[in-house]
Amino acid sequence: MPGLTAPSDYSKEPPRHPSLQINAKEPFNAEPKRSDLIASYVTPSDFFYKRNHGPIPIVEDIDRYCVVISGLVENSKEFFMKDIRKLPKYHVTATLQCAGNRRTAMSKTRTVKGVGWDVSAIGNAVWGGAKLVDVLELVGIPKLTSVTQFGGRHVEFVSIDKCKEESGGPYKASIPLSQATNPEADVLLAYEMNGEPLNRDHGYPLRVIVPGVIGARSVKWLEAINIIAEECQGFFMQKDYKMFPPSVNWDNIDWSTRRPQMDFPVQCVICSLEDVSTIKPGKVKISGYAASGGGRGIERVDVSVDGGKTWMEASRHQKRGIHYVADDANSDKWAWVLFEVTADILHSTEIIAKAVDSAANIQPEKVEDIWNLRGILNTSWHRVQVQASHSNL
Ligand SMILES: Nc1nc2c(c(=O)[nH]1)N[C@H]1C(S)=C(S)[C@@H](COP(=O)(O)O)O[C@H]1N2
Ligand SMILES: [Mo]
Repeated sequence: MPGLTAPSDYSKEPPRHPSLQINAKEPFNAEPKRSDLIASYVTPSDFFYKRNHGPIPIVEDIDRYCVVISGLVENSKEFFMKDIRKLPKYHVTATLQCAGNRRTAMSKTRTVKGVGWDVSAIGNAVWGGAKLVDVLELVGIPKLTSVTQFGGRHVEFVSIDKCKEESGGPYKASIPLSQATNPEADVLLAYEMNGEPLNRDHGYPLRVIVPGVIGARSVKWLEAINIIAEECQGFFMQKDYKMFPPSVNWDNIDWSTRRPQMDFPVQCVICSLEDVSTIKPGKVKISGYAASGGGRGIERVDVSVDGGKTWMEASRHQKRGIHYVADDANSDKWAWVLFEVTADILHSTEIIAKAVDSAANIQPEKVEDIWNLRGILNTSWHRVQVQASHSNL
């Protein structure tokens, strides 16, 4: 591809913040510390989790870089960065969450296959770029189209990175055309993250952002967009990122029985405490994040400091000075909500958090009930243990 190349080894990786917890070195997979994650509503790109499946691509000549749109459209077309930048620019605050977030905890009940993640494979950023709907209009696909006149029903995003799972081929994924052409779905071709050009780890020069959907569909280092009849047949759509029941194992799995996971379910996590923390008896601040997929807001976050016998409601906020109301026009619908509650804790105990989204969906109590062999979507009640100690800390 002119302008953008994909190395086959890891000798040209970008610099990364030293405080990240590295879960795998090659490909580079890392997440911030819990306390760094909730230090701000918008996650600085340095502290934003990095989830890669191959070496990070390199831009050799930004002026020659272009994205080709082809497939079941009347005319294929190339888009250079200057063409993308000419389109109306949107800023969308959206939370990206890897489907593997909290996998390590799921693995503790029964081993699962995949990179281990604590609770920080999630981040909230302000993405700047063109709306995919505006780009597709330029190849003759009108807004709110579910099928093109040539039978196109899906939009496939193809990258350039060399992934082992694709036998050295690029990462790819697709979304339905109806979502891609819905202006309210806010699907972006983003070139900015938090007001700055994307950095290499996060998809420079151009990536897709599919708000409300598991991170796997937000393809980085975009090289081509194909309008296709069936959903993308790539590994990460067909042989990964699907939700199976606990009875399915590696001997009886039939990948074709399940659809690729898209929206993520309601989730919440305590980030002010580690799995096991020692505290001084007295007032303890409990804070963390809550998020739901599909643009659903967070209706409530319940916290228990007695192992689930009694519950109190945490306060929620997105922006300082603006009261958060789920699904209100002033709230960021694709973004997480931070929560906080202060409790009197005098003895060692288990603290639990669980959220309710605007459709009244709740988190499952036990991880065992949602265990799946790939360890995705661990949204079980988040539990941490605190040990009360009167000695000087
Ligand atoms: N080209 C490409 N796009 C990709 C990936 C990848 O490995 N290659 N990983 C996906 C996954 S699984 C996730 S969770 C997000 C992570 O985005 P981030 O690294 O910017 O946080 O990117 C997605 N897009
Ligand atoms: Mo992911």
